Amino acid sequence: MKNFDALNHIKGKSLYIDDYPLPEGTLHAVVFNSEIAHGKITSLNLEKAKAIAGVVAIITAKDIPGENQIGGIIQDETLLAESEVHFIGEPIALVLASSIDIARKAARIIEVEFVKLPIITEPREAFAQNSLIVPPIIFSSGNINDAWDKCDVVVEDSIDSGGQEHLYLETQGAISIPIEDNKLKLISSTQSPTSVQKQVSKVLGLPMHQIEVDVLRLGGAFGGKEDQATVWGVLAALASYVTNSPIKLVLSREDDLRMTGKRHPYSSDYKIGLSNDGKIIAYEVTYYQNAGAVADLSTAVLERTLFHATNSYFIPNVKATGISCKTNLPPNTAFRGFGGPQGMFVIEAAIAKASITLGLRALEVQKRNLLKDEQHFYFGQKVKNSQAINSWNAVEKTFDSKNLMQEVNEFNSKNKLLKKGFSFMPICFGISFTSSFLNQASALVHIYTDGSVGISTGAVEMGQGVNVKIATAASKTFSIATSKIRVESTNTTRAANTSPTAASSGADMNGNATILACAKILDRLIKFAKIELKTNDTDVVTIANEIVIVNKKPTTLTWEELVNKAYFSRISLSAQAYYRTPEIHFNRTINQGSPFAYHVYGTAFTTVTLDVLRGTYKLDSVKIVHDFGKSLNRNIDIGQVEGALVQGIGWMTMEELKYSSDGKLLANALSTYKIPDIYSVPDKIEIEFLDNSENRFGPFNSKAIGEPPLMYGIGAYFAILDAMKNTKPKKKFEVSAPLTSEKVLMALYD
Ligand code: LUZ
Ligand code: MOS
Repeated sequence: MKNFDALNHIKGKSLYIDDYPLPEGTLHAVVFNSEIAHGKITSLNLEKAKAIAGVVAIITAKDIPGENQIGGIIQDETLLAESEVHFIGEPIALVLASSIDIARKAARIIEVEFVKLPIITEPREAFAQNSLIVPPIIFSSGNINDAWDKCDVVVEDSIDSGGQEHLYLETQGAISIPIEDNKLKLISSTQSPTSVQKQVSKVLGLPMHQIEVDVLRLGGAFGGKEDQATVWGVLAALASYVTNSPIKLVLSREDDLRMTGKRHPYSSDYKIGLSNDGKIIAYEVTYYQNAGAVADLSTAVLERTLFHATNSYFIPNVKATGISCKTNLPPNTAFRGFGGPQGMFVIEAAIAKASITLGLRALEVQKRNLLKDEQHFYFGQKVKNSQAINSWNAVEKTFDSKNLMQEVNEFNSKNKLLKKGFSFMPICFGISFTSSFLNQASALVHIYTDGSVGISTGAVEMGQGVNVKIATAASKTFSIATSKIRVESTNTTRAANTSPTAASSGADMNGNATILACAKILDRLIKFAKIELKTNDTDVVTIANEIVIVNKKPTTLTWEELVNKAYFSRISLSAQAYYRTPEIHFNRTINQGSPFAYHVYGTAFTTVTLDVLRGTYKLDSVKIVHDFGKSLNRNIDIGQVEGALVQGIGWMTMEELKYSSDGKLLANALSTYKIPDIYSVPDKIEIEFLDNSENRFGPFNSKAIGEPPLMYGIGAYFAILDAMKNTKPKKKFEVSAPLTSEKVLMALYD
């Protein structure tokens, strides 16, 4: 089945926030924000701006009827700055005008004066000044202090990885419509409608039932709208409340790049100890996370880094310390992988470095330590159905990687100005929100009297195809065509208290809730069919392809007739169901437990050609064996792997967020922030499905797909590094991610 959004997308007919027809009298909002990274506001003069014709109001913190607070995990984030600003782009006031142009013009002439305060942009500097979001978080297992003596080789180093701009095609935005009597309806481009509802309720001092949030679809999110869509929704709602007008607030690309947080840059120290034959005995790592100016989701992101510190490897003695450092950058936030990629990058860097000391190839060390069933992750979870070795072996077999490596060697022996390199990148990603309470979902299913079906869940469609998967789950449960099924917008009045569509778990949890709700109605329909067809108690009645079946024989009773007759017999054609992921738990006092329902595995083999004179490189191929479980939709899943891979490659190789020493984003446009384009994707991407992986936690044995494949992109970094080593075998390279062509060139020639 194709993604039913595809046709409207390519015709430009799909609705996004900016496309909604606006109610009469809608005001347009522009956010006036801080131009300095840290300082006290000494004066704010709105008079000139207010005097412009068409300006209706300018809202500041003083206009907030409830709390000026939108912090999710930690209450440290004001909606509008009061006396102090902490990052460039921090909202100070909201200009409302009859047109967007007038609002922009007015925002430009607001007069503000600051007294500048010292700023911090680097996480280690923040740590030195004890500027932390929370105290350090430590996960450990075994006995790290005793373990070093048992190692033949111990290697220590530091490694950095950069941030990443989400660059969703649809910028952040919301529309707020006053309904009546302080009731507001919001249309929001958010992964988390409930978060928007909750924060609007807090800021306006209204009960949550007064706020309805509706989400039709997002033009991409990648984590950037898990928490950071909220502020724009709340600002629009506040403006509606103050002016009693509909409000449209959609960020320009420039404002979005400037004001919103990104993937967290990390600076990490590691120490790894191994036996001579490549067995990893001990691993100690400290992550300095650049959180930005407020907590946002940083602590949860940092925890996921700790959960993925050892990637796909079993290591008996581990100590991992996560330090969330408060700096004067926009608050960094969720980004596909949610800290996992940052952790996995460091262990791969450690293995790459240690392998050189050991005189082994990285792949020998990697392969030697892959996770096996019955071993434990270092935070206590037992390894079950590990596909680490299976997927690695499948890469060797399916793609004949030995031969490919041979080709690389032959190429290198014949070429001086071009050198090839390769890498293996195994991945292992935990599925479930690490905050266990978030692992719950619900579905509301209606069958209409004509047999068509409408489904509402908490899942937000953001281009990832979750709606198709939910429709597929319902279609399989009822045995009706997917064309009979519509997955409705995500709406807080139809699905309450929803978790964000995040952590790759949207299709799993909302799909399972949908199956449960459909099963409830199906049960009623089958009971009714038995009466209607006057069957015996022992007869087996089912529905297959929209026909009622008795003892494997089709009857003349169709789905439509059954549904219609059931209605006239007063059988309820609606059901709501609730799903909670079973068996997960984590104890934060001892930092041990089983937080994940399961893990997704896979292995990528990447080859690259380096232009030795220029430092430029071309990814020749990435060959992946991925553990999809029993895919609910192979086209969508392949699309997710390809997109995630390329996004991961972008993070690791070319996307470089530069800030000036005064905290200003320099890479603030697509001319200076380079993301992968059609010319920089690998020449060849091959994706194989790993057979026979079961998963009782996913709808119809499917597995989550959104985030795990991003980490195949880490392989590009190590393939490039390998090509550099093949160019100058004796040289020690001090490099970091992103491994841009400039960095490669500088490292090759000092
Ligand atoms: N969001 C969250 C996430 O709140 N908790 C998580 O564990 C998570 N993991 C991945 C992506 N988003
Ligand atoms: Mo996400 S990083 O699953 O919002």
